[in-house]
Amino acid sequence: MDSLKQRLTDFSLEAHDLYLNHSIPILEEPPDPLQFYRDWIGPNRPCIIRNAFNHWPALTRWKSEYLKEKVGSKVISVAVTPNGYADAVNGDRFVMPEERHMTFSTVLDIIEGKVPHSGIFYVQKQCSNLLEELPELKDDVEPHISWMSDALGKLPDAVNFWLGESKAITSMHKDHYENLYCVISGEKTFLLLPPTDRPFIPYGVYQPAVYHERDNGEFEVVDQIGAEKVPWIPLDPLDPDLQRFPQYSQAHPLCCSVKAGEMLYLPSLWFHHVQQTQGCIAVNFWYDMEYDIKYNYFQLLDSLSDITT
Ligand SMILES: O=C(O)CCC(=O)C(=O)O
Repeated sequence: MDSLKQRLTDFSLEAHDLYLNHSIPILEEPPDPLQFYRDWIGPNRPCIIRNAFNHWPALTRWKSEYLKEKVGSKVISVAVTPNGYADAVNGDRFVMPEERHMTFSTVLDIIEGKVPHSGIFYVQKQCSNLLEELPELKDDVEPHISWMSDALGKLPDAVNFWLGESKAITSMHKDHYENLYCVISGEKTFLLLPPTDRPFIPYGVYQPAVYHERDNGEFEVVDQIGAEKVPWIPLDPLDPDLQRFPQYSQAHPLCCSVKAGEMLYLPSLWFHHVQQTQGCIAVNFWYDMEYDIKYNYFQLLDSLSDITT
């Protein structure tokens, strides 16, 4: 077991030396599908792409007045937490947000600080909420990113809409999607770790629970009785506890900021932690490639790391 652990560590360090960049490269224009597959999707390397969606009306239209007129009365789902962390480890629990349904106008007023509120609000429902909850906005963007759909030979499985407060943080996790993340207004900061860093990233299994705001405005944590335990990362990469997780000191996080008009290619199984400026709006495209050979290769690495930690 020790020699397997050592091989995984060496493999990760070699990956950094041999093929990973020390910062996230920037492409100044949208790529050709084949070239993108060869240079970025195949090697599973992230990059930022500029000038990829300059023609989307959303870039100029999505201000509060327009959004209120177009979708102000629509009821949408919003995640509410006391501390900005939805889906994150809190003590010995994996705590999910309180999911509320309210009109888009009310959410905007809260996020713009026009009405007093307790808790941190984040529109972050990841079930193609742009198409499902706000279809009136879909013509302001495109239904897919054509060069990515050509490169992968399929259409996206979800198109998500994100709108949040600056305190709303997405805790470190990984997904099995190829992700094109487009910032419409404001700025997002991504902290990224490659799948080969998996041996240095701690996991635990946690009792699932949800936040619930009491009448006095305080939040309680309510266990989801009978729900299966959730594997999640207890480490905060902004303030890693190296006494508890010394192996993390060997990880190589990369940080990048994605500004309005820019798109991040976030390859499948890269660990990511996300912060944003107040009122930041983004749309992302998830392409599910769970049965792809690349995915299975990194998944194997994941399983090996699991049994050695
Ligand atoms: O924008 C965020 O807060 C999280 C994005 C994310 O986790 C994703 O697109 O997979």
